[in-house]
Amino acid sequence: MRRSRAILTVLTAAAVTAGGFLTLTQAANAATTLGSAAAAKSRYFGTAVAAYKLTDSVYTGLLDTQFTMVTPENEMKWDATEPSQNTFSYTSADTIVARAKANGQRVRGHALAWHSQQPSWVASLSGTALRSAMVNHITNVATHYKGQLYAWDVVNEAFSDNGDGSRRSSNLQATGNDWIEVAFQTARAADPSAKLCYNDYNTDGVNAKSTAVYTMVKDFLARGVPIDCVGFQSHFNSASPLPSDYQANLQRFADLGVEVQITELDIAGSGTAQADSYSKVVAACLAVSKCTGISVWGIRDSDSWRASDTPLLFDASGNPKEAYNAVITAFGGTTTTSSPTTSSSPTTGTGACTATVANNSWTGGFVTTVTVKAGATAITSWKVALTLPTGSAVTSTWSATASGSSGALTFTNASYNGSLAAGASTSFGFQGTGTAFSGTPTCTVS
Ligand code: G2I
Repeated sequence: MRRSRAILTVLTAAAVTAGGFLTLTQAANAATTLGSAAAAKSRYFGTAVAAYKLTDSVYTGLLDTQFTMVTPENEMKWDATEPSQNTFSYTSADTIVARAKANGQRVRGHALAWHSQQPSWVASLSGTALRSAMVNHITNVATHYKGQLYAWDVVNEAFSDNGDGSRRSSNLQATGNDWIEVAFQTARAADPSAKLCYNDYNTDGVNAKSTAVYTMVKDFLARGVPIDCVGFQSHFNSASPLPSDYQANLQRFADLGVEVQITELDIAGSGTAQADSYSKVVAACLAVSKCTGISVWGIRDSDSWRASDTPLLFDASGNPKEAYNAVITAFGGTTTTSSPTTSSSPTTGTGACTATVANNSWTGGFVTTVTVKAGATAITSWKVALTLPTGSAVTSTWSATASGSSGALTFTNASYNGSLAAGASTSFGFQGTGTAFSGTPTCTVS
């Protein structure tokens, strides 16, 4: 593996020299953003998004170019989506979802059941009335977004920090210990295509709290309670630093068979120390094959829920920080900031590409992930053609544009993932109803 990568590097350099015009900057363009660097390693790179900031052009400029996954920061929480009982309000969350879809970004829903940010009417409920209200909430919200989300944080922060592995005491916990599995079963029934995650903080290393979550996930899998993923929030500061057994902890959950995701990453600090911690988080995710992506909890330091800790990848003006470069480098991308050459090199875009598919199917539906790989020459665009089985239809596509929804389809690269260095790859995906395509698609460059 190492040897073939070294050979590819040599080939890239040779192609550049032979072409005469193509610069290294251009050859490496495929991986100059957080999203494209992560995609080259088949991972997503996401951020929390606040609907009220979508009129800020610095914010949206970074959002649209750097990120491939979006988590509404507050807009899908219970207080936002059901402000009075059985009256639902989706305007802000819908804005985020529609915008993400238009930009080829996927969405993580956050969060269906949580002890915090509950609407005030919930406070007067307990017992079966509260349990029914929770079920009704999950059914309505998950149905509203059915087929549109990559994943849901179904239950958030349900374990205590007592060090004894106990559940957090809350009004939801008081309805009975089975509230978590009921939440997952309800979410699956409402939206069978979203991956269903349990999400928590202080579970990033091996400790009593993470072991309690681990035991719950293992039990759910053994008893057939639907759970697909575990989210590790990864809010780090000096009191709660990146643990040395972070990767080992992600791996033990992955070994249970669930996907792991880093869901709310932020690291207090600055300069090289902060950058090093960010690199280690990326390296840990890359070392765990079931770690499918990383989301940071905000774009600029000033967007953070703890802005004074300057914990994010862009400063308050939107300039990339040292930690930003460290993340791109850790993904194997390049952080060159010189602008791409406009020369029309004869080697540009003339290379070949290949495409392969991986499917996640269930009765009546599927998610297909397509990996597009450039041949021995850099490419600047690609098109993937495949024919869906009769009766199947695509319901949503990310990181590419589909020509239609059924039959013979072509998928054209998005603006940010058409350029691939020699041997580099990117991925896009689509979700659909019916049976998945399972052959080898045709990949062409133009
Ligand atoms: O606390 C950090 C995160 C921990 N994990 C779960 C996440 O959902 C949580 O996010 C934060 C948001 O970043 C904050 O923006 O959750 C907070 C609430 O628990 C959010 O703060 C709230 C403020 O407390 C409210 O006063 C405000 O109205 O944001 C609301 C909307 O701006």
